[in-house]
Amino acid sequence: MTPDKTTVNAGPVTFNVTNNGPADVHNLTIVKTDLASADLPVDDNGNVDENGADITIIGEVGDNIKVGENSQANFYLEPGNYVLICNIWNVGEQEAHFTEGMFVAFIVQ
Ligand SMILES: [Cu+2]
Repeated sequence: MTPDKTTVNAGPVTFNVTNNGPADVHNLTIVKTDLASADLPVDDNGNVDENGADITIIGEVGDNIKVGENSQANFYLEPGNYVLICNIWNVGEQEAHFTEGMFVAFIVQ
């Protein structure tokens, strides 16, 4: 997951997300939290538990963005610490994208 900015100003923020492949659908879920990126609460499969403690889900860009596709969404973000994650569970491969490392810290100032 490679954002072109990891710090933005508070207020309206547009996320423009492209799945550059090579395989798998992805999404971008915006999580507000003071936890370290790798320490978000997870379920038994390793997916982030979106109802877990100490995190607030702000929203999601694209539910299942396919390879080569693009999705955009706009959110009003308050100052704070965030983590951008892909919270896709790949049933076929039994892989949680978050646990595979699809996350990045993000700061709103
Ligand atoms: Cu993913």
